Amino acid sequence: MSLSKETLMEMYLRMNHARIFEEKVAYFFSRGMVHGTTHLSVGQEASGVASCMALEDGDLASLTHRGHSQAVGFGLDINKMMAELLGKETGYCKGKGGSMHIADIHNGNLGANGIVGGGYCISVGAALTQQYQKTGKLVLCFAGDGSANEGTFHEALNLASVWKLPVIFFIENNLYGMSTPISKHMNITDIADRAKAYGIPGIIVDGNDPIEIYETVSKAAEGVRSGKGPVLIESKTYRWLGHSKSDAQAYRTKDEVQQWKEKDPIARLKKFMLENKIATAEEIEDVEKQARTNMEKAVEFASDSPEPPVESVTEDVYA
Ligand SMILES: Cc1ncc(C[n+]2csc(CCOP(=O)(O)OP(=O)(O)O)c2C)c(N)n1
Ligand SMILES: [Mg+2]
Repeated sequence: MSLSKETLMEMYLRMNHARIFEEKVAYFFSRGMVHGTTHLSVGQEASGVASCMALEDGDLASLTHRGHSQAVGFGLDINKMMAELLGKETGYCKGKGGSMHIADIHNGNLGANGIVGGGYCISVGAALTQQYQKTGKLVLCFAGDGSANEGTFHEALNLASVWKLPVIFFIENNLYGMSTPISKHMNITDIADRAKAYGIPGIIVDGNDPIEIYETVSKAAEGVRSGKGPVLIESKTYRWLGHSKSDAQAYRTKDEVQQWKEKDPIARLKKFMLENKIATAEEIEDVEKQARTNMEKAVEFASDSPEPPVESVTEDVYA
């Protein structure tokens, strides 16, 4: 196991941040304080966080519409994320973008995306830039199972493969695209199988095991960085909550949800650290407490921030 205690504790902190961030967002949404919609990734924290933590400084990532865990994993500022969700001027998009537009382009975060499958093309373009400019950096492209049926998936994988671009396609297979189970939207069980058609490696990981994810992405990144071309990683995971904020979830059973809750990625990392005597129960509790305090501060920061001025309504808008 190549992970240091410091990395594991930081991973645990970020996974807790992601969970608590979304609990707050769900609450604010129910009070009418979050506009537009939002897609929560509770249950998928290992996928979003551990994969990003395996990146190096200067690497890039494109996120999905279900991007909060991915953004927290990438190291975005939870204060600015919370401000964005609450429509405040101090948010990542000055409060005008919301959940599906959290981005920090100057620091390599190419942004969440409301267009399912849109991130594939953005990532391939960004990967071409890295190759052309010989930066030695790579792009982590997040996507969902449903998006793997979009034309962009096939076009992007093909071009990235042919040009040996430095990109890791990281597909979060949470078994559903909205209300449609994977068995009804593709005739295969493993999306990783599709990699073969493009002559690139396709690897499956347990998407609720942060250590397996970290190690797999790190190893894949070595090859990608050395010019061997792209890799597809399929992360098998599950979202505990509805697709978006209006979902009666009639398409799945409570038993199924419960079974996945028992595979809680946060509890799993905690158990791992305790059983392997990496950290004491007290040290772990301190991190949990730190995460709650940090989130209270983020809420305070966002609440105290001003709304964007009316005069700025046409700024940063392209027409
Ligand atoms: C191009 C496009 N088509 C349809 C939609 C509507 N839509 C939003 S999320 C979603 C399902 C995406 O499923 P998946 O890729 O598995 O991601 P998940 O929501 O499960 O994270 C759809 C169809 C969209 N936003 N963009
Ligand atoms: Mg899905």
